[in-house]
Amino acid sequence: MRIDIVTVLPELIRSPFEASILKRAQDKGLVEVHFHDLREYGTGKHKQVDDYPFGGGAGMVMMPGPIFECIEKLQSERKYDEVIYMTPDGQTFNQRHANSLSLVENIIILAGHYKGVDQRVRDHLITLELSIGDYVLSGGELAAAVVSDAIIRLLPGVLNDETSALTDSFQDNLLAPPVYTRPAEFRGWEVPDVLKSGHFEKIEEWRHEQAMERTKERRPDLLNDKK
Ligand code: 6GU
Repeated sequence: MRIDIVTVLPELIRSPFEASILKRAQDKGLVEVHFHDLREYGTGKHKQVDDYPFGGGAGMVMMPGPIFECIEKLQSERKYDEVIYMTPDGQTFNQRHANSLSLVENIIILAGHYKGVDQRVRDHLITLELSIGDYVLSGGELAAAVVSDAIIRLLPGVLNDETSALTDSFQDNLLAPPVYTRPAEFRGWEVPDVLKSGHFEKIEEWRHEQAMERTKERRPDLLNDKK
């Protein structure tokens, strides 16, 4: 898979890809992540990428020219499955989006900044608009990193234990059950007996019950959210 991230602030988004699982995924050749600095496509001596909004109002708007140039250059080099725009008014990103995006070959992620991008970019270039929740960030970069992480960890071979993504919270619309490690007793608090029983079926049954209970308690909305 290949992810191309288009942004006016590449320095804001590089570091999450330079450590741990995301780094290892790239080192193993399972994903390529490329960053494109929109300013390189800016106009004039100052490499301008934004301008005042028509009709007035606060804040600047990202101009269509540099964005079209950058993204059309990429599209002339390979076919992209989605051109995603990160914006607080997009669809709320969830595990379903992550699962389906992990199956495609190439995506572009455009990180919005200032008051957003000229509507013509959204109308004629973007195929999917995503938000990461109902709060406002100063730009789409951190959101692009969040979406990329959620996708990349699902690619075959990225996680050490191949089954571990399958037991994530949300993967079956249930929150994950509690987990314990050694010591079996800590400050008088005991690990549940069933987990030490070695009885695989009973353990699985207990985990499912716990997952159900946790979900009912914390996220009842997930239980009637049909997938
Ligand atoms: Cl994608 N962008 C910004 N600026 N804020 C957000 C967001 C995106 N998702 C949630 N808040």
